[in-house]
Amino acid sequence: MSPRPFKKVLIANRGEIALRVIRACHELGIQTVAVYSKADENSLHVKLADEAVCIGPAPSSQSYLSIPKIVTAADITGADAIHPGYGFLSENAEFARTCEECGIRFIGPTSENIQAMGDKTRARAIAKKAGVPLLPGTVEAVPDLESAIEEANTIGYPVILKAAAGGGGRGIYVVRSEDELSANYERMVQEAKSAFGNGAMYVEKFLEQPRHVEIQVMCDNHGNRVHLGERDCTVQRRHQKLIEESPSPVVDPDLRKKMGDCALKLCKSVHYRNAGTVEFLLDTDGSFYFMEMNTRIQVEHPVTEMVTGIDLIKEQIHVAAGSQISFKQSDVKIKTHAIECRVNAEDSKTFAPSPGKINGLHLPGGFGVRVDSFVYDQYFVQPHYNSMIGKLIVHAPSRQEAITKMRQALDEFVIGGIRTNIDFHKEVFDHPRFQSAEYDTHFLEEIR
Ligand code: MV4
Repeated sequence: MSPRPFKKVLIANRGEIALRVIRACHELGIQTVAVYSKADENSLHVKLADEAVCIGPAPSSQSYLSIPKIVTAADITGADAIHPGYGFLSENAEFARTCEECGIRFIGPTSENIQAMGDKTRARAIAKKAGVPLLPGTVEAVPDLESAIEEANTIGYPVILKAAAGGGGRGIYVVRSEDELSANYERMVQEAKSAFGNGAMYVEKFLEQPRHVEIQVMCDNHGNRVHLGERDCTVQRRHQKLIEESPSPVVDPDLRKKMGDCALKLCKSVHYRNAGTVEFLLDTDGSFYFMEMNTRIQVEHPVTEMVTGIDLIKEQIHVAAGSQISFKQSDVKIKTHAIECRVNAEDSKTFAPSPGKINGLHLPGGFGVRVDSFVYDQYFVQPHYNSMIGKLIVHAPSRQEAITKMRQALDEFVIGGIRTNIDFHKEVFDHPRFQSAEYDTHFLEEIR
């Protein structure tokens, strides 16, 4: 690996991920440029970066989502690369392409990779061709209600309709009978049209009790591809992940190898580059099925970092600069356990957002405790962006010890002035079903 892959990197993001990337850059001797909206003037990413450029008012549509503003900021500061973080423009193929056309390296996959995986029917077709297991269903979008009914009859109810342009739990509808399908089809198509500008829907067999297990991959420009094991993200509420862990308590080395091999076959077939995540549904009998591929670094990447000892952001930067991956598949040994809680500024009971001024802050600490956050005492949590204010990650020799450590860390965590979901996390960690790992994606609805 070259000692300094880039001279200057612009971070096209805010919050904890902006700090995470700035820190990695500084450790590599790379200068950093922050971009910020008017609402983020007092944010830590602005203070921690070497330079900062204001790119517009609070609404993300006029700041963090503006391709011309961000590319202009990179141009005037002389940045030679952009890290997009997650969310915002991270999976925008046009942004990746514009960066490359302007001579700015996009630290992530190619725009072709992003485009291929962003269309969920195309991703499904690619996975099928690559020999990655899929749930029974259509590869093409269904053209109308009649064909949707025909397909659903072939697959057998229950089925799930998914918007081709959706993803991450947006634009999905579980359908349990032909009557239900007929009654709701037009509305589903209209909703997909207005949400994504594309009404195309495909049909899949609906798994009743799956776990969400995803494989982290890293690929370079030299044909090297490695997977870094799995993350179990089954604890979700309304498709918002709340707790993630690695390894999955239900994945053994044999299944890990099978899922990892499938994820890498998919990457090979599209000449994938940089970091990515292949999401699978894992059924109760150990069968797994491709769901989608996320072409970005994810919120939950730290649990993988803790159990593998690999800094994924530094690896992304090196690979984007043309270096080979710094480790081999045989170097990835998963023997310990890491768990992450997403700490949100929201009510523990109602999950309603709770922006406002933090008054009194104490972060937990100690051996094996990591806090990736951007807040400080008296910081004003903005209503304009998502409510995640930090991530609490623990690392221990076993799952049981990680749970004990997390419970202690949650007890130490004090955030005054606003409501947070810390008490909610304590409830989950105290739950016998969480402790025994006997749950599926419906766990939170079942216990609250
Ligand atoms: C599914 C599924 C079961 N069967 N697909 C949710 C997020 C998005 N990536 C796709 N998701 C799912 N797709 C099939 N064929 C279950 C989910 C799912 C889910 C579905 C309904 C209610 C809550 C859920 C939580 C996680 C995953």
